[in-house]
Amino acid sequence: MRVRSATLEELELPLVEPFETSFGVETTRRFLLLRLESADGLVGYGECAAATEPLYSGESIDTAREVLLRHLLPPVVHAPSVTADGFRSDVARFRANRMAKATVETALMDLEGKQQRRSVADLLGGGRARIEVGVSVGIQPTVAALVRQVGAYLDSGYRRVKLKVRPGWDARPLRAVRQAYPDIELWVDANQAYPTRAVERIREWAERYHVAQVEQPFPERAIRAHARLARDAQFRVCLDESIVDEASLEDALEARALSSLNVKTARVGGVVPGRALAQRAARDRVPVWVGGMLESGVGRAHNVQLASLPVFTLPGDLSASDRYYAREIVEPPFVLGPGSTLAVPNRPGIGVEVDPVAVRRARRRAVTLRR
Ligand code: OSB
Ligand code: MG
Repeated sequence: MRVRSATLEELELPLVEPFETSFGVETTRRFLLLRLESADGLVGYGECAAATEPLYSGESIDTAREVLLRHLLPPVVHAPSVTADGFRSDVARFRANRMAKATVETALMDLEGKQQRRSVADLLGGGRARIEVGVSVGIQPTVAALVRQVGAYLDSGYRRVKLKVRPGWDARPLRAVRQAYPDIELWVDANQAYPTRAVERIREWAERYHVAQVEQPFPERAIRAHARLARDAQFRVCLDESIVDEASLEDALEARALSSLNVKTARVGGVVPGRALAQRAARDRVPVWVGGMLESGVGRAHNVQLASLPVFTLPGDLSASDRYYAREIVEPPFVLGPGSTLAVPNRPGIGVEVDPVAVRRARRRAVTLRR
């Protein structure tokens, strides 16, 4: 297909409540929305999940914007013909910048789906009609507030809860949540906040409070520390930030550093790389699931399409639109259904429409490249 124009918009959407992790607090989400228009008038959307500051990974919204405008988008609008496959191999020579690459990869997948009148899930090999999801709960001002917040999510139908933890916010909140809700499936995510000497301390509270999964407690490169924690653990050790490509996954599998894999479209450069990593982990019987980056409905829609593939067997961090934003930018919004599930839209591409009024309200700046 031929791409006639690429519009990169910077949007800002207020979160329904502040989201605090070991990195800091976010109260609004600034992100990039990419709109690709084909010569035959179809439109594909992708979202760049990079945050305002380069805390989760080296990318920020501003580095991603620069890489997109300078390196990734010009060839897409000037080539006589573009495919998602071709784009992936063309940009493989550029190092890192996976969130920027995922923005274009996903927009092209949406466009190809629309052109072929097939959903992105269908392009990826076909998936389930509904996916199981959980909710990721930020660090709260007090333990009482956390227990209330978890209670509210359970009341609205979420069955598995992931608590953000960090040194100083772990055993005490876990004890209170476990006491209040003795039977819930509890995961934690530290976003690399612990020093590698904390292996035994983490093991202690994770086992005492029956935590099913501990995600990325140690720095990205600390593969052996994750392996030490995983050895004989009664919980799964999940890797998120450490796994960015096939080589990092191979090394972690060989070191037995993971017993679960969080696959994020943004972190790994798109939905096709995400599928490949999931299949590789599953081959070693490591269960996989789809994580999130507080995406708006566009990024969420791509994540939901990916999560519908049968290789993803654990509930994703893909909550309903109203868990994140008061004003969603897609129609229809994602809503939580029976059994802690979201429906997978089965219309062409990502299966949801972008709401132009909501986008205009959230827009901070925009630039269009034309052929
Ligand atoms: O580590 O999983 C993470 C949000 C932003 C950055 C990193 C992470 C997260 C989440 C939220 O945990 C997941 C979601 O989108 O619901
Ligand atoms: Mg994580």
